[in-house]
Amino acid sequence: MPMTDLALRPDDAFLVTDLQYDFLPGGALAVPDGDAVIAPINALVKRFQRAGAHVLLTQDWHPPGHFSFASSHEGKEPFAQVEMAYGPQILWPDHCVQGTRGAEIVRNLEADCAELVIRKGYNPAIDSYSAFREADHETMTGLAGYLRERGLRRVFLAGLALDFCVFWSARDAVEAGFETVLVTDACRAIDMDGSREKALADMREKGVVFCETGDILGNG
Ligand code: VGL
Ligand code: ZN
Repeated sequence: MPMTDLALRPDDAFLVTDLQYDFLPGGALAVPDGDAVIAPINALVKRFQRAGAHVLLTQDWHPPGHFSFASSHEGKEPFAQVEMAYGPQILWPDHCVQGTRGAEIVRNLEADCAELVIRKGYNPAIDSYSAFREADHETMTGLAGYLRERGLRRVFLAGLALDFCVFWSARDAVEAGFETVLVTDACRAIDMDGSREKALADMREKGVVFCETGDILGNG
């Protein structure tokens, strides 16, 4: 049990990351065991709602031919790395193409109460793992402003993928000054070349609090 008081408050936000068919087993960029996060997230959503806290979703949302797709780079295979003007970029299989079934938020996510769906990665030339900031490290999505303007101060994160979108959102949440809590068992990782362990170590070092679903459900 972490030292932080995990009793939910009305100024808490639960950011459910990229629960989309392409990230589930059988999808274009399947995260191993990705569907295992749905049940704990559904339980957490109910608890956030009961506490008068807030549920927000993210949706990876790429136009066809997005620059992060290997298919947009002659002779490149998925999971290769290239240099972009803004830094290194991993090339992915085509995934979460706007308007396709793979980009849909999974139907068995029970989150009708979600107040905001933040779409990211829609700029054809810039990827965006983080829900706060695009991969150029400059273009803000407006999420920090939304949270601040609504008086929300603490951000809980869960979803897919732990070592990419969840990780970059957690880093940016801390940097933007929010208390940031990662619900570790409600995430799954892609895990390329130790990226899962690296992401966890980096988040720990940055001050992200780690907890498990049971720590929240067993608390009020
Ligand atoms: C993601 C790679 C590419 C994620 C999105 O949701 O973690 N990863 N696009
Ligand atoms: Zn993507």
